[in-house]
Amino acid sequence: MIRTTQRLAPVLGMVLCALLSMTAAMISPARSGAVTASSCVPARPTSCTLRELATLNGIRIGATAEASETTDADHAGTLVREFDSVTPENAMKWYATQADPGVWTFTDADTVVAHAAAHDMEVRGHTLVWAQDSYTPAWVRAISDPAVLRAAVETQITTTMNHFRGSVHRWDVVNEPLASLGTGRSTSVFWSLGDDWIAEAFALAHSIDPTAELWLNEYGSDWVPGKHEALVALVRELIDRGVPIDGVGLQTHRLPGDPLDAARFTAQLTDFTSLGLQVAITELDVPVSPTDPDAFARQAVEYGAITAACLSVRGCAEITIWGVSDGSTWLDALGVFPTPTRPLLFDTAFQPKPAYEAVRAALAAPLVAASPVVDTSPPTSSPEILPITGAETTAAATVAFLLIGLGLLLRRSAGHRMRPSD
Ligand code: 9MR
Repeated sequence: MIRTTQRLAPVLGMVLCALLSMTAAMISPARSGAVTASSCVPARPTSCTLRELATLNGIRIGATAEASETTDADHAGTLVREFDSVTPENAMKWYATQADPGVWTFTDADTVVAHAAAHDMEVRGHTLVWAQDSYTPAWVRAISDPAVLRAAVETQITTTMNHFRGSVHRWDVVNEPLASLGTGRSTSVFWSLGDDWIAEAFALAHSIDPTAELWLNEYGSDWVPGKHEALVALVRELIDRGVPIDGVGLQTHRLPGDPLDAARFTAQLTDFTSLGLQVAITELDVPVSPTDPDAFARQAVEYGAITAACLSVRGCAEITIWGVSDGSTWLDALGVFPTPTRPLLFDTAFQPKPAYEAVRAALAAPLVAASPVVDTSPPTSSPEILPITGAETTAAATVAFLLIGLGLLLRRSAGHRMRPSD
């Protein structure tokens, strides 16, 4: 079902878009005499936001937010205009929500979630358990009794999911269980719980909110030979054991000067959808050299190729960018790459970069290819609208209404879990 709906999504999206434009033209501008400037015509990508195009493709496009960024007019404005999903960059992490045992702090995460709800955005819950010791609170790392540690994990998952029940429908249950630059396990304290701790975490999360999508999130599988295979093996084992996993998030933090092998990346995405799961690009950023005069052009190619790769794989449900503007990227504070790393879609003044245009063009491409509609209007023209009858208005409104409903249904089912058991 999901494969069919995803395949149809661009076609339906295009029809929906055409009907919406037509309806907008027929109903309200009939009075004003011009099509509103907000009409998205994929054949003319500059008329569309990323958010509009992603919706028409049946995927989500996301970015991060900290609580403080929801009151920053530039960040918040760009976020809600261009993206329909938000990942709280840090506010839901264990060290942020329960830095000390039994002391819970959800204020910042609540702020991000409320901002998303106010702007009809989805939230990617990130993350319930992060299997890297450096991001695990000291009091958790200090627990030596496995029974006590297991109880602490259960409390963290249960309390966090219950707190956000109804407003967060998608969780990175486990983040980064594999070794940073290798193919084995991470050195996390959580592996001391035994081989089953990931399966147990997913089973618990499913029991708390059976309607939530449950994801495993990992990084570096696009960098390190063998890490992708190790991730596939881990996921396959979870599936074979009936673990309720819905998707695999590939963080896709790209490295400067490491051009994407698009065919290999696409095959990697497909490896997970072939297992019956969804896949998503969950933390995309593409740092560039501060001294490369062609940096932004190269970066645009990378962003375009990654976007196209996701769109080419049925079951690739989301592309989330790890930040909005180059002014607030985590990479500049990392101390690893020469700064400024400028890895995002908007510059420090929140102006769209060539990478933004590349993502927009890549999102528009399948819609245009799927559409029999050819838009020939010049970019700035305001076509005259002929007077229409009341019956025509009603008919157009009815058809548009039905298609909107159909489009929403398709989008919902395209985002539906792909558990093998379903
Ligand atoms: O971008 C995040 C940065 O602000 C934090 O300091 C850091 C530690 O919490 O985490 C960064 O986000 C990470 C994400 O949660 C998991 N994948 C790797 C990301 C970059 O480290």
